[in-house]
Amino acid sequence: MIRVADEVREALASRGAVVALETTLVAHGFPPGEGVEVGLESERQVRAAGAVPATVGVLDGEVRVGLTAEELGRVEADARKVGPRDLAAAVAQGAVGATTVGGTLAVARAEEIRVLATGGIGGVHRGFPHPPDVSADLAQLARTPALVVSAGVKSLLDVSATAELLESLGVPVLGFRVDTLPLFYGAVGGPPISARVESAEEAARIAAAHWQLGGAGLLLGRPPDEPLEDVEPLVEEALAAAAAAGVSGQAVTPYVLAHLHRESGGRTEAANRALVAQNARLAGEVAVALA
Ligand code: PSU
Ligand code: MN
Repeated sequence: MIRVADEVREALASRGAVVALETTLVAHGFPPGEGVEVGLESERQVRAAGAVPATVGVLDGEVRVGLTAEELGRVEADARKVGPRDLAAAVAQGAVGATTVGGTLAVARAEEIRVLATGGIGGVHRGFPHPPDVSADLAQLARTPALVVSAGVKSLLDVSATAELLESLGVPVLGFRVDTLPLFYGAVGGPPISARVESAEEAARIAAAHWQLGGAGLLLGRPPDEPLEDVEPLVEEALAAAAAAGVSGQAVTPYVLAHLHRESGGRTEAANRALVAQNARLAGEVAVALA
């Protein structure tokens, strides 16, 4: 059911550096047609760090770990958003599936891939418990021995509630040269992290120790190099528009991101692109340090 590309299989067999990359942001995080370039740039950044990219998606009734550029191009805006619970149905029904962080972690767990990169992980959506919308990213992170590099939690969420839940789930939250969890577009003002690290090597040492102690997932928050600190009013506007349009569940994030990208005149899109690539680079460095 899972087909691992030759290059990824060989790297894993020789205990080399591998970074899993998700595809929901490719299909649903950017305007139609533009996500593929973001995915390819993430792969280039992982390679530049000396690691092998393992981009995950569902195609032709199989989970694919490591996609060709052509295969990545098939993960378009009409792809199913595939979280951990959706993998089986997407495979059995032959759907094109774009895996979320949670869905990608489930595959990483099966293939023993230890590092994953994304833009921002999912978490507790605002307004909890009406509805009680908590991303499956968190539950999957709690059970998968992998380190996820992100710019923190997506800013459209309730970031402090998410940080509390990560603590409850026993997920270490590391800050890359910062003392607070980055806020996706913004770098400052987030909740405190559980430990600060100064280098990819230090993050890798903590991850290895955590796994030796029987722990599972860790989050490594890396603030964007060029943060946007003024996006919150636009986020609130986007969330209100989503509520007014009756958008809920899985559809909220893509709707809100599209609203932000449009209303910011492309500023949030450029920032999102840049931070995804920066996270992929750091993830590659952590994977190399672990290997
Ligand atoms: N980071 C981005 N853009 C995205 C996401 C992350 O820069 O679109 C996606 C990830 O795939 C993450 C998902 O797993 O958002 C979470 O969605 P939800 O909250 O609906 O579970
Ligand atoms: Mn949800």
